[in-house]
Amino acid sequence: MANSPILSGKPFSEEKTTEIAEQFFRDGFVHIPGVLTEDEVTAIRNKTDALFDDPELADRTNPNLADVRYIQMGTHAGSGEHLPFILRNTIELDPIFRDMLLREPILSLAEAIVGKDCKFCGQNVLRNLPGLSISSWHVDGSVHFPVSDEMPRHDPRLRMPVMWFTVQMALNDIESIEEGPSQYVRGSHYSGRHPNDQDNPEFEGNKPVSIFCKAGDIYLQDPQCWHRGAPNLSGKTRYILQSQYAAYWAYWRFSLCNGVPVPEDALQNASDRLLSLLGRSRPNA
Ligand SMILES: O=C(O)CCC(=O)C(=O)O
Repeated sequence: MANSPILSGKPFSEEKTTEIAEQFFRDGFVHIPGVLTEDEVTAIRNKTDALFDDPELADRTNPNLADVRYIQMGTHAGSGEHLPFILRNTIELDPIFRDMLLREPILSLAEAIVGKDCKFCGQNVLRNLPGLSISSWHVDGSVHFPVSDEMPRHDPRLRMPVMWFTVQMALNDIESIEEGPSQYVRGSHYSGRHPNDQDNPEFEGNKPVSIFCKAGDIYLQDPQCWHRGAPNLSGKTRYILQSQYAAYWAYWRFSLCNGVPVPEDALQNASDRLLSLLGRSRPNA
């Protein structure tokens, strides 16, 4: 990463990597202080602000991407005003974001969690202006392994499979509840359910834990662990870079296997049902 503001970094020792991964598998999240330098977080924050300020990017779309827009708007909790919130498809926008995917000890932690030869599966920057947050308790996407009504939870002797996960990287200090820290309910990835209460979620006596952190800290998030960003009630903007990594098998099955080319004229004349099944858009539509 010559000439990049992002350092190469170094993996943690094997022992420390295993300890962090074990805590992650048990709790569904883990906080690791002091990973990125001040220069790195400043460079990523400045790049993020410059991209949010780019009027061309605000209007840019790409129908072939999971996130069609590059800048996702959010709704201010008080005024209802629509404001720029999430920067998407970042690896297309600047090398700084691609370099962050390789930054150690992050990549080696990703491999310890989802396996060797893991694959990129998303990167965003959350820029929580005051009043903006993802404040509903949720799991990401669906509940991957739902239990039946009769089952209290998944068996604790299991290690819940992790097909993909998010590395959250704080780009500013988040030291009070008003500043909108991420919050997690420990162990809730074993519930096999959506969060049980929007006001007071609780799993086996575990109540929400806030990640109070300094710029440069990272924390790892199992998408099945109940989580949210607490409302940003402060006057400060909060910045979180999120990188997502997936297991190789999931990439092979869900990405490579459906990438078989189909001739352009066949796509042009295909039924909507076939296009939807293949996950393609009609050329020039
Ligand atoms: O703001 C946060 O930390 C929460 C992010 C979140 O809920 C998500 O990425 O799914």
